[in-house]
Amino acid sequence: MSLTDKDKISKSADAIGADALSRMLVVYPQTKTYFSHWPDLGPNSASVKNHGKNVMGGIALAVSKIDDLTAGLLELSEQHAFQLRVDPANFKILSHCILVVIAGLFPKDFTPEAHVAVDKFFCGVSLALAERYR
Ligand code: HNI
Repeated sequence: MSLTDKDKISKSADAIGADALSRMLVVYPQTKTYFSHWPDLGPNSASVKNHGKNVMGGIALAVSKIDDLTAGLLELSEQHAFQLRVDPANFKILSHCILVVIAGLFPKDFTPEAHVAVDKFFCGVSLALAERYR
């Protein structure tokens, strides 16, 4: 992906995060169990917007640590494994939702080459987030 694609994504990061998270909660309702402490899981809720922002902060961190995702995401992995106890299969699910949202927002830029690059990146992110589970 070119730098301009990266800039486009980072400019819309908060909206992408909120959209992807809402999609995950609707399309894969089993993921709702992790957020049962939120007052509202709806697409426009403050919790979804806020957490969408957090997740995309994690993605921005991953971009900055792209040459060593395992080390760069170790703390987040630790947190998801031991405090949040998120089944790591869900990382792929959320990654897929983020990819779908990006494709929908930027259909012209989302060429097969961009698709493969984004997919490869998210595979790396999911693997790195799963690091501390074993
Ligand atoms: Ni995740 C908290 C990043 C996938 C459930 N998550 C965070 C935080 C970041 C983050 C950043 C905030 C940490 C902090 O407060 O210090 N999460 C990411 C990233 C991905 C991801 C980059 C993958 C793309 N998280 C998931 C998935 C689930 C998940 C797939 C569950 C289905 N995360 C959580 C929960 C919290 C969380 C639960 C705590 C949120 C809260 O409000 O209590």
